[in-house]
Amino acid sequence: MSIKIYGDLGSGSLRRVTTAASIMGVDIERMNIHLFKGESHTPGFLKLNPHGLTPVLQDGDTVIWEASAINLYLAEKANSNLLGRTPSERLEVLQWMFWSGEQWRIFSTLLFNEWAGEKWMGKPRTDAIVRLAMSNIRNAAAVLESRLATQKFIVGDALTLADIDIAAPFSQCKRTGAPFEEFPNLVAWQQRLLETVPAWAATREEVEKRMVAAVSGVS
Ligand SMILES: N[C@@H](CCC(=O)N[C@@H](CS)C(=O)NCC(=O)O)C(=O)O
Repeated sequence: MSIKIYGDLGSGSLRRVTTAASIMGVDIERMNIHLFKGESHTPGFLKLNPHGLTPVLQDGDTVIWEASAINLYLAEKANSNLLGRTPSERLEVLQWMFWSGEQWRIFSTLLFNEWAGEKWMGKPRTDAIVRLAMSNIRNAAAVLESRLATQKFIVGDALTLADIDIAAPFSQCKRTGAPFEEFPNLVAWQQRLLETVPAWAATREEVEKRMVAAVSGVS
């Protein structure tokens, strides 16, 4: 039975899963969910994830939502080094993954929602939200910037799930306007991932193609 992954190709959260699955060589069946048509809020989808959010994994009777949890499940299954190569690396990978969810990606998500609200609902961006998000992104990016001055990757000397989680906000930075370009080491790390991780470059193409079509109203 195949592992189904539900999501929209324009989603940076789906990208974390499709990238990791591709690197690990795990076969997945992609189940397309059109987020701009509200397909993650149908009664059928809400049975999979009551939050109406994607991506979602379905592997037989196992259903998992939250991209990081999905990636941990896939990496355990594949016994992958993306989880870290030693017990202490593994804890460090988890530390950065939790940090990424609570202190990092959330602020780019706020900016994305402000952009999308303006684009599709004609709702002007709320200055206070934009200011809050930008200042939190700058504070967190400063920490990443100093770490990446001496490290090629977030943990150890190879790509892990921590890099994938922390790199995700770059997926929508053209839309969010997140101030990443103020942090040269962060930009260089992102460029390194694009150049050395083919799956990260391929999924960027997918996101861009889908977002261009969504914005121009083609799909
Ligand atoms: N923390 C979640 C975030 C999931 C999320 O925000 N997904 C977005 C797409 S990137 C979504 O499905 N949005 C649908 C909606 O808000 O209706 C994860 O990491 O999986």
